[in-house]
Amino acid sequence: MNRGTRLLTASSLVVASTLVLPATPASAATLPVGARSLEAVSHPGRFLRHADFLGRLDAVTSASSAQVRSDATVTVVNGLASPSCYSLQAANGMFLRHRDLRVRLEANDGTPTFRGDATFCPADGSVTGSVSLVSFNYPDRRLRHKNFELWVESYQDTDRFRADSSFKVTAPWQPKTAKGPVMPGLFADPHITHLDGRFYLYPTTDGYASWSSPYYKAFSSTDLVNWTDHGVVLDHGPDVSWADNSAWAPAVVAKNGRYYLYFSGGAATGDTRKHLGVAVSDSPTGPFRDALGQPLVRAGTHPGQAIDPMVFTDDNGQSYLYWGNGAAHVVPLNADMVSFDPAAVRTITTPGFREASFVLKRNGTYYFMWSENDTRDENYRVAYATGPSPLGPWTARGVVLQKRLELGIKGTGHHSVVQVPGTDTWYAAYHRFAVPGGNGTNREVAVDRMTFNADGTIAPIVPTL
Ligand code: FUB
Repeated sequence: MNRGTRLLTASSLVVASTLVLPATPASAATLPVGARSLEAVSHPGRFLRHADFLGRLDAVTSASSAQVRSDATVTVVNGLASPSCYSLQAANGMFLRHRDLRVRLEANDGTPTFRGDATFCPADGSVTGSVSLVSFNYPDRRLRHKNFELWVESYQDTDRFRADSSFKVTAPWQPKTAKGPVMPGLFADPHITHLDGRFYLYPTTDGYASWSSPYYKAFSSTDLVNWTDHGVVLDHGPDVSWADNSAWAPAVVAKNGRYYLYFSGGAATGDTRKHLGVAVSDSPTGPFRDALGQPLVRAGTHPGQAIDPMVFTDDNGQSYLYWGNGAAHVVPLNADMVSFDPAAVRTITTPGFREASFVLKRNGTYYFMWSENDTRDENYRVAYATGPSPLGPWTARGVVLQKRLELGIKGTGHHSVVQVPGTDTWYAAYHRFAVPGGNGTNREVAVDRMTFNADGTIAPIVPTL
């Protein structure tokens, strides 16, 4: 988002530029997400960093080079292997992981081994306000420094080991600039909406091989800049009997005093097809519960994949369910929001449609929007059509959001749009390859302004860092 388009002033974006800010204490069982530095308890002034792709413990001061300060700054994100643990991502997009017990900086290859080796679970450190990082794959081993190198070693009940495996989480050495995603971490397919006076974002959790994440988180904000993480709101494992993985592209709508979360998922049976389901909650932050105990749209009942749901509610209160990959479908939902007349399903034909339907209405015109190409392709992008009703007919209007290579922005798609209530101000949330170093399964969420031309067409959405 451009500074000029943010709802808050630019000063609200500025995060600590030096270590003079009070250190952010790590609680007993959590780490603060976002840009951080980790200072060794047993060597104050020395920080966890990487050099030549190996984890080290080095002295860092305000006189250190920009490179050293950057290498001593990590983005703490939700764990690649577990949402209750954490992963540490460097500025180049790679993650700190252990291999052969040595801590290294490597690109996420999406394998369960990598994700586990790059995930650390927090435990109390040796002194108040410090944290110890336990290997997800080897719960008896903790990250420690030895001769200023970082290793994972079996826990030893000694003062020396406890101190050498404890870190204080401080403000980042590398000042945060306006660059970066809306939310720290790897997320995709953002569904943005406004509920009960707050903006909400419901994304796919990314960083998983074959997009296999099993859970959804919710985030909320009053300014589209600062987001509160509300944690996991639906987990296919315990919460959905017919789905285990592929928690993709949620969409949330308020109706009947409740909140409905439409989602897609697959079962761990070897059948890779996805079904589309609906969950319900009394709160936008969940917990959501599977409303039907079975899919709302089963794979194979209509052409294309049963994924990427979206619900649009017209001014007369009628809600419509849109979904599809390879073919787009729409059907009026019954008043219960969890059923429809199968005979009323219509297929939408717009040129280039791949997936990620989204519908909005402005000044009496309906806008049907979608993503083109493959999400692993840097040419993944958003196009749209306009029409006189939620069911069309649709007139294609072209591409409105695409890559911006001069900024390293690729794969801009699977968007959603929110209107600031009471205004004609609109924002598009979308994902892109994480900058830098991301790809089609390591994506991040951005938000940029969406404006309309005088004739009602949508002006190109300019992706910004
Ligand atoms: O995130 C998984 C899938 O990738 C989504 O369902 C598609 O829209 C694509 O973004």
